[in-house]
Amino acid sequence: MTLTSRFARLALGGAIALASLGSAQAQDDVTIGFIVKKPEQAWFINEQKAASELGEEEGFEVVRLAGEDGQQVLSAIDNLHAQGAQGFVICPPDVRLGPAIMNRAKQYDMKVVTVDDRFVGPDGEPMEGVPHLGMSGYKIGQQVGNAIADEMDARGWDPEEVAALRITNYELPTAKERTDGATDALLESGFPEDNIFDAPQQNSDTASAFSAASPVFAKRGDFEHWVIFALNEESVLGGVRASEQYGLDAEDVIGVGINGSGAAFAEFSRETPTGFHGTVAVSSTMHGRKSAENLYEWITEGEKPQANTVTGGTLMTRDNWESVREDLGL
Ligand code: FCA
Repeated sequence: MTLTSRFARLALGGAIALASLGSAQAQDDVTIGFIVKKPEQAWFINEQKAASELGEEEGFEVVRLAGEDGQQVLSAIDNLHAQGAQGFVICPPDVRLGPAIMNRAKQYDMKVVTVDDRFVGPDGEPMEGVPHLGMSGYKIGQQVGNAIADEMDARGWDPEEVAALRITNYELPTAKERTDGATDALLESGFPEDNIFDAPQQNSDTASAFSAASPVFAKRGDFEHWVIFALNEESVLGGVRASEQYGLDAEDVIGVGINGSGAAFAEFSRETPTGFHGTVAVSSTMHGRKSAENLYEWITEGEKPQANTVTGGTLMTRDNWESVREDLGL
């Protein structure tokens, strides 16, 4: 063997050894999953799409999957393993599934990051070991409360004569943070606590909010003016639809949501305004991109993302929705 070929062999051996060092992966064989609890909702469609776009740019594969209950999530993880995925981003259908999901992922040696809804451990605390990216729920909730108070002011409503429909989801910590933030901001603005009525929803969608809201309007027919808030705009829209069905006029209702996705755009695009006054928009594009990027870098560079990344929002109304949409890349 000549010296040069021996050198070439040694160099090649070294390169192979380097490539297999640690868990670093060659760029072109990375596959990640992106599992969401509500695949039909505009927020999640956009999030998954943004992750796929990043994958196309960076040269990795993104498998988009639905995980609407525990069973479906576990099958999605099996499916990802069969496709050779090294990890997944997930917005779980129930945050208490965290430990079961992590067990399955560990069996397959997959890395996991959560987006939007953070896993809760058996002790009821957030699972700190799983990197998370989500909204700063309380602050965004305060923005909702302030937007409602400002609009009440603009319409010249006397707070004593206004009822608040608070659509709650206390099983989901980010939902509680959001409605707590909105409640506190409203109370600070002088809203009477006794005029706040709860409508606990089973889920985070329009149908569950509609069912929760309807009986509240029926029971409190003595109020002419209503404000509505919830964890997201899909749920506020359920409340607004219930107010319409009950017979309230759009000018007697102020609903303010959270997300800034297709559901809100459709509402703002209607010719006649409805009781859906606004929404605090957060970039679902950024949530999808950034969570996928964090996971990709963890897989390829071995660098674990930070434990908790929080994002902020911007109030979007009929007047400015198109420009906010553009600014947030939605
Ligand atoms: C939760 C809600 C979604 C969205 C997301 C950021 O998952 O259900 O609508 O607000 O947080």
